[in-house]
Amino acid sequence: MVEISAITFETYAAEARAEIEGALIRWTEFDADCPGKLREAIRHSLLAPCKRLRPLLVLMSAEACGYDRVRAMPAACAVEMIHTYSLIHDDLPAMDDDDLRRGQPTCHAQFDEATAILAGDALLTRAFEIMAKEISPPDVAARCCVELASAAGASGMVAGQVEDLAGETENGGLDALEAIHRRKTGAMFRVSLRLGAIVAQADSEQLDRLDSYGEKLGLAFQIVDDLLDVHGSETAMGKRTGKDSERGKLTFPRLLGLEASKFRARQLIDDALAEVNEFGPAAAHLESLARYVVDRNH
Ligand code: GRG
Repeated sequence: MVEISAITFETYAAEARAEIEGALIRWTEFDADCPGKLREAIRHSLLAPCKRLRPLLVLMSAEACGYDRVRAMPAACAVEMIHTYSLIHDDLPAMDDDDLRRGQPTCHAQFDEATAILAGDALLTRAFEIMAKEISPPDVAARCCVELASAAGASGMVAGQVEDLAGETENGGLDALEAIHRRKTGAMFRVSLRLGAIVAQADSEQLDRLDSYGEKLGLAFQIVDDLLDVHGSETAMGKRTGKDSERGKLTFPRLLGLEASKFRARQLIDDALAEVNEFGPAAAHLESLARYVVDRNH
């Protein structure tokens, strides 16, 4: 395993985030037919300060397969658009009813509910438009569209959200909880890694390894997210904390306890690291990102 220093990784991540945000600005210019308020609502949520984990994963996956990260940017931005749409909709009164996200008022709190729903809808459709237009060759673009639709759709992230909403009143066990998060959070992590590998035209063994890294990382991320909801700072997180226990929600700390949850997250990260070991130095950023995910405070 090739370790790089935390400073080297932070410098890389800051540069890559700036590139991602530049592309997100460019791809949300829209034409003159887009109403000003809608464009403003989309950008309010999409360009707010945040970690950009999923687009970073797309770029790092492409790089691990020896590809130039700039060429993976359409897929990276598409994933971030879908993720942001899911956050906007998740924050609505009909779902989690939150007023704070990414350190600022949620989309419906800043604008209104109808505008927030429509901003989410527009981000969802823009994601596929960008991939279809900007990825080449066309068969790779089509494959990326199918992969992202399936990860985000009725058997992926949306299914996980349905189960999670139902789970607030149910008493499932660890397997049930992991199954929900494999779809709700894990599917978007996995597809980020897959898209990077697909645009890089990686072989099936590379694709499987990156997929498996994404699955383990996604679950570890969710465990840490649950832990931060218990003891994280609202200012650092940029969203309300303590809401899971307020609602009696099924979470990893509630099922396993704090220490066993931390242990499980670290175990998953070790397993994720083992998956990308074979890539050598090309996967150094994926390794640093996995460590960052468990050590983060936001
Ligand atoms: C509404 C279809 C639909 C799906 C919603 C992603 C999701 C499904 C809900 C978000 C609610 C939530 C808190 C999920 C737990 C994990 C998660 C996805 C956290 C937010 O992701 P971060 O921490 O956020 O990567 P930033 O803002 O940094 O991008």
